[in-house]
Amino acid sequence: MLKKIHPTYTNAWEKLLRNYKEIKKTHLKDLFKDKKRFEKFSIKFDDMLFDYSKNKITGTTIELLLELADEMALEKAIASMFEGDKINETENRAVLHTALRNFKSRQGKQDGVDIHSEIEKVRKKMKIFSDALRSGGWKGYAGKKITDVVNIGIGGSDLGPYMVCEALKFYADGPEVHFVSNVDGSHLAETLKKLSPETTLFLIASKTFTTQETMTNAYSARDWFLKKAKDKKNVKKHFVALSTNTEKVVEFGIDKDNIFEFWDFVGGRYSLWSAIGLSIAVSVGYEKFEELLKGAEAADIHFRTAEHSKNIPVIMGLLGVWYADFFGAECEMVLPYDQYLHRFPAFLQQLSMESNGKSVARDGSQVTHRTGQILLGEPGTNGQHSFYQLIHQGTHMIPADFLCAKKPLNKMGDHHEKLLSNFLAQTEALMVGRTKEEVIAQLEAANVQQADARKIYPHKIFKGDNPTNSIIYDSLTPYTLGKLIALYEHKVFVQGVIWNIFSFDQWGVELGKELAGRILKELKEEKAGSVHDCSTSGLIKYLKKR
Ligand code: G6Q
Repeated sequence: MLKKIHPTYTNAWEKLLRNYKEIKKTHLKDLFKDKKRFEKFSIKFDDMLFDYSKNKITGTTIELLLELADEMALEKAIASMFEGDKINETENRAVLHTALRNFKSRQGKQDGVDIHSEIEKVRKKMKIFSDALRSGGWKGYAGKKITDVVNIGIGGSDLGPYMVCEALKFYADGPEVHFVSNVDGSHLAETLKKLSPETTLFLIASKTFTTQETMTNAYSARDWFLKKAKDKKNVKKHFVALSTNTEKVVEFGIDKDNIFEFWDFVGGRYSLWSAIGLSIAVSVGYEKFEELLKGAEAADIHFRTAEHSKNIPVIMGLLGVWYADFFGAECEMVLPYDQYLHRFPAFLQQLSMESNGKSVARDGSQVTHRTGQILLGEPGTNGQHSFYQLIHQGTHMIPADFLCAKKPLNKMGDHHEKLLSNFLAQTEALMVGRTKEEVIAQLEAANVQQADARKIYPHKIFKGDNPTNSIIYDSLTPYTLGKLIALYEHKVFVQGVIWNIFSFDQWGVELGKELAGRILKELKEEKAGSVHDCSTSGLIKYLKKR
């Protein structure tokens, strides 16, 4: 089991505090007097370059952060996860999403079950099914080929597969995939508007098969389907379940043969590698889905074997801790200069904030340090014309990851050069800033009257000194995407270990599930409940007068 100590009790923490006091006074651009910074603070991993030189760190900072990782027993924690220890203690579960993408060393049992043969069995089933759908071998009840697949799921059963299907759209050559998550009927209604029951298949993606939003959408989708297909027997050809709960799936009316199973050791937000990824295999083909898994496996091997000083997720995680706990940064950004990654920040929001949005330490005490940061992001260059203003000239320090591909998937004039020049210009500007002298010189060159210049110049100064990481990959292949996602998964893991919190439960999400059920009853019944505060009761009454 993992060592249970508070990070603030470590020797490294004290030393880091002293290091912070020195570094906070040094502007990032002054750290670049060291011409070797780029070489010192960048890591190459296959086709990927991780440059973290534009951070407020020196060699000593990194040494101390690594010392902190040692004192928090990171090495042991990594081994514990990969070996299947029940590190998700509050749910008494192992955390083995890495086993889903383990092609090289297939051993390991969970509660006496050989999980690798179970995983392989499901993968084989996914291949057969997705091949049949894509080739047209699988026909709908009316004998027609399936042209559209709708994934109905929410949270971990939506964000991962949706993000990946969008990221791999360039390779999509199967039936069109759609994603419905919101219980707001408009989401399903708008999706179904364009579809025909004869050629549509539904993947009901739910680990528990009890989630209110998913079950409501699933039943409404079934009603829509049966309105045309009439006979309940036809459901078999059009409804498939991705779930751990066979009993509930059968109760819904889905054929046992149409269940793609996964297990309790796969957390929702880590489940795109499991049967929950079936929509990905349908969209781009099973082989590309497997490439995605193999990319993640490469990242797992890197995480397990690379020295911590050359280990991308370890460094990423430690830098996050450095800014959150020492600089008090409340927010971090992920800014992909790659349109295909437009859902990546949304996916990472769940991964990071659901995992590390905790304030209770592993021993049940309240933490006294800062934990999970608020994660935001949008694809560049769109963000530049919107919220970058606050990063450049606001009062917050917002560490940001900039991501881009060396080679574009779609060659079009000089679009890619323009995209890259924005990527580089932004990371440079966030580091260097613009001084008063530079602003005045610029105004003089533009022949601005002295009186006007004096008035305007303070508004045109950029403090700079804002840290960024640059992550550059050759091009966005399924393999590279798998690597990228897994690197971030491990970054989040590293932070959970340092912060001494449990990253793999989500009791905050469970609360929402519980409360909505109670109020629903009151909304449907004649008498509004009086157990609420006057605001909630007032709102219930108001909403009932529809
Ligand atoms: C993820 C969370 C949560 C979960 C959804 C959907 O880690 O547990 O986002 O994925 O609540 O749950 P089901 O898959 O059980 O419907």
